[in-house]
Parts: sequence; C-alpha cells; structure tokens
Amino acid sequence: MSTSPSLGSQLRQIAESLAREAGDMALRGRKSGPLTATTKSSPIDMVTQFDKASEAMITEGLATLRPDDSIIGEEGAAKKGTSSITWHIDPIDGTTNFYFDLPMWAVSIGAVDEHGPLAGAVYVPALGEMFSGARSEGATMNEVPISVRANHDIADALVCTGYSYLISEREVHAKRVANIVMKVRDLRRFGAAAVDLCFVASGRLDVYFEEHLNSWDLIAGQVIATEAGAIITDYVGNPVTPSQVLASTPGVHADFIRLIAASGPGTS
Ligand code: 2AM
Ligand code: CA
Repeated sequence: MSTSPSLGSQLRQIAESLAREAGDMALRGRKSGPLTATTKSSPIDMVTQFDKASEAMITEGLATLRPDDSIIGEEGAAKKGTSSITWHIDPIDGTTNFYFDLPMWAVSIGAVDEHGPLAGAVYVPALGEMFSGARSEGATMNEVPISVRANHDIADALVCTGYSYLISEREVHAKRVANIVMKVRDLRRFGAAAVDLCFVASGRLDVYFEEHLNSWDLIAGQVIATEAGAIITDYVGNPVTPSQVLASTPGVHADFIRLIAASGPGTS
C-alpha cells in the first residue's frame, strides 16, 4: 500500500527544487558578468542584483506551488497567507563570499508550521551540495543521510563562528573568541550561517555559534542540523532564537555553554 508523502516531505522537495533553481541562476550570473552591489544595514552589508533575482524566483515559485502560505524574505518579500505555513527565505546567505567569489554561500529556504521549523533546504551551488531535512524525517546531503560528528572532548572540537556586520557588536565577540580559541582544536569563520549549520549537521564542524542572525539565516539549517543529531540552543541552553545561536554535536554542547559563560558577556 502506498502512502502519500508527509507535508514536511512535500515542503522539503519544494525547498530543494526552488533553492537549486535560484542558486544555479545566481552561480551562472556570478560567473558571467559584473556585479552591482549596494549596501544595507552597514557599509559592509551588501546586496547584489542576484540576491534580488534569487528571491524573486523563489517567491514566484511559491506563489504557484504554495499560494496560501506566508513568506518572509531577506530582500523584502513579505506575504501574509492563510495557511499555517510560513517560508523563511535567504536568497543568498553569505553575500560577502558571493561578492568575493568564495564558494561558501547558499540559498536557504525553510518552512515553519505551528510547532516550529518543519522542513528546509540549503543549497551551496559552488560546492554542488544540497542539504535538506524535514522534522522527524532525517537530513541528507545530496540524498545521502548525514549526522553530526561523534565527539565528547571540547579540546578536540573544530569550532566555527561569525561576526555581525555592525562593527560596534564585534568587540565583545572578538574578546570572547580570543578566549575560546585557546580551549578548542581550532576556529573557522566561513561567513554563511546556513552553511555553517549544515557543516555541523554533516560532521565537518563540531560547534557553530553566532549572534544577531535573522530567521531566514536559521530556519532551514536548524531543521537540517537538528535532524542530523545536533543540539541547537541559545548561549545558555534555552530555546534558540535568531539573535543567539549555538549548534553543536551533543557531546560538547554543555561544555561549550560553560566555555562561552567563562569567556565574557554577550552583546545582546
Ligand atoms: P548574509 O550573508 O545573508 O547577509 C555571517 O556572519 C552570517 O551572518 C551570514 O549568514 C550573514 O547573512 C549573517 N549576518 C551577519 N551579520 C548580520 C547582521 N548584522 N544581521 C543579520 N545577519 C547577519
Ligand atoms: Ca542574504
């Protein structure tokens, strides 16, 4: 007897196909001509014509495939629908990397229902990697199941973080990071929150922590990392919000919370 796919599975498929379509368009555009960039929240917070084109492509796709859903997008998409589903879209996460032609940028599309994050896809076009997940249905990279790294030793942990575009918020974080880097294997800063979350999910990183994100940076990667076995909270172990994100393999999560607490105050 065949059963129809769950809603989470259907939304995951939609997220994958729209992320792939928009990401491949942006990658082709990036390779074929000049970029026009303007700035947003600070002189180093950029938006290019491909951020806007990617968001337009995704919202047009959702208008056809999921016309009753709500939408929140980084480049201004805002639609109040009538269903219980809201899509959170980052048309290019890691725009600075995109601008500098570094490969760590992604299209991030996540769907939330009344219980929280339900499904999502994070597509990294320059690496040819499609991460996706749905609640209670696991996470994959290019169709292959992924899981977090087995590690219980914080001294062995490869840790990733990110800095806000607002220079005023960087000082406290820089001091915190200066302490943390002494206590772990090493530190990385890749510059795309959704990619960082997927790298924790696939065991390429043990820990990712960052403040001052938005929902579109978090939702898709949160589903994927959670389904891959990661624990995601704020810096003190409470439910995660975009303003403070700590995602890690379970064996180092409590120790990392203690390490953050011992490394200075937060910026929020
Ligand atoms: P973006 O590339 O879509 O702008 C880099 O640290 C990561 O955090 C990226 O995912 C970036 O998203 C996001 N980010 C950095 N500073 C931010 C800020 N002040 N507000 C929102 N998102 C930020
Ligand atoms: Ca973005």
